[in-house]
Amino acid sequence: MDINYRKTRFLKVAATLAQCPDSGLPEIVLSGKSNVGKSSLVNAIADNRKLARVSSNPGKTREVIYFETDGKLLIADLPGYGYAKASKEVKEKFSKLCDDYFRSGRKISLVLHLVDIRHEPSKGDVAMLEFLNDSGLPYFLVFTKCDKLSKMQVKKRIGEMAKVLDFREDAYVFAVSSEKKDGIGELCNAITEFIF
Ligand SMILES: Nc1nc2c(ncn2[C@@H]2O[C@H](COP(=O)(O)OP(=O)(O)OP(=O)(O)O)[C@@H](O)[C@H]2O)c(=O)[nH]1
Ligand SMILES: [Mg+2]
Repeated sequence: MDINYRKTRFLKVAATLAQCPDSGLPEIVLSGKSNVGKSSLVNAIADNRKLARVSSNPGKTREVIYFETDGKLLIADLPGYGYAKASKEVKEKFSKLCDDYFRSGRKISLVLHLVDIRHEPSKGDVAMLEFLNDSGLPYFLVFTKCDKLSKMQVKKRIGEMAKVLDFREDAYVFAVSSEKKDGIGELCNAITEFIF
């Protein structure tokens, strides 16, 4: 099947699980630490900088934002976790929404778990990988902001990450830059191939 990722449009915002749409379309969920580049990745996939709200202030995405691609896919942009400056109450609300989301029994076709190539994985990242491995949910591990390092450094970092993050040797691993659009085409092709 062919999917035109440029035909990605905003669908709706959900602040609670009850508001999450039940479209019957295969769903891709973007997860990862606040500020890792989830919303930027949606924009890069869609080739539309104005679609998802991006901010250098972490904690921008506070609800689940849904996008629909070419009438064939649903993309869920989850709120990021681990934003240190958020109040305890706000933090608990975010992480509860993330937690509940994955435990709700919603049919999730693929998780894109994002990790910043430059930073040490956080406790949240390690826990998320453990959860993904245990749950049997299919996932791609996507290293973001690769434009900030050389190709050699990116390769080296991925090797180092493998010592901290428990990903299998045969796991799907991608290195992308939403800024420069590096690796985005490959990621989209892999998503299409994986889902259809
Ligand atoms: N250099 C570079 N910067 C990036 C890239 N992707 C995202 N950024 C920057 O990282 C910051 C955070 O990006 P967002 O896409 O808003 O991150 P997010 O994961 O959606 O953050 P929350 O909504 O807070 O969870 C912004 O300043 C982006 O411009 C990239 O590929 N390269
Ligand atoms: Mg965001």
